[in-house]
Amino acid sequence: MPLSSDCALLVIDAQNGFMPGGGLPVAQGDAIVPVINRMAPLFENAVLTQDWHPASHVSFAANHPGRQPFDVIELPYGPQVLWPTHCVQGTPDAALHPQLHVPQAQLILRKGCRPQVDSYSAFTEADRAATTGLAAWLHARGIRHLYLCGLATDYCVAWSALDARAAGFAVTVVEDACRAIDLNGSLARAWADMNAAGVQRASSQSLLAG
Ligand code: VGL
Ligand code: ZN
Repeated sequence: MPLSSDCALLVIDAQNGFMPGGGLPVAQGDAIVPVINRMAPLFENAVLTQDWHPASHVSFAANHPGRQPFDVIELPYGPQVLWPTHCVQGTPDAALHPQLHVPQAQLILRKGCRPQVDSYSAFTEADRAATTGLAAWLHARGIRHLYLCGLATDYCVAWSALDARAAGFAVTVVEDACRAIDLNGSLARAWADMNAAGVQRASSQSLLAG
């Protein structure tokens, strides 16, 4: 049964860079692709995101001499985890997984493009000031309920889910269509924050069963 036309699937960062062999691999990241492909036909509306960094990006440990990946530094907008170089604009690492099949997607939104500001969220950059325009784009199309999936549960999926709630959307995270990085308890923290914000969880099976 297709979902109502005020629902949209939001596929977060299903990119080579977060798959095994990528720049910032997430364990079993590639397992989400067939799950997303199975549930995508339930949705009339879909948006994909891509983490899309310049090589000089402030979130890359390689751009901070003496620092290692997963160190945390203070930036003007707050703490920033330093990541291995990933999803550099125009590289194969930044491309969507080649088997991802969501042909009805109307928008591919690229984020994290500004050299000095990270953006885990598809809605608001890490400085919490700049918006990507996604909330307005969805509101303009009458979307009220977002189903989130992708990588990583505890970073880009969670931050997007929280911002989507703040923007007034109903939000469901499809748990088996996500995988986590889980750095220093980040997955448990992300779920605590999402639960407190009224984010629902579902399985792809429950959606497919209607
Ligand atoms: C992500 C860390 C850095 C994500 C992106 O997609 O969750 N995590 N950049
Ligand atoms: Zn990134």
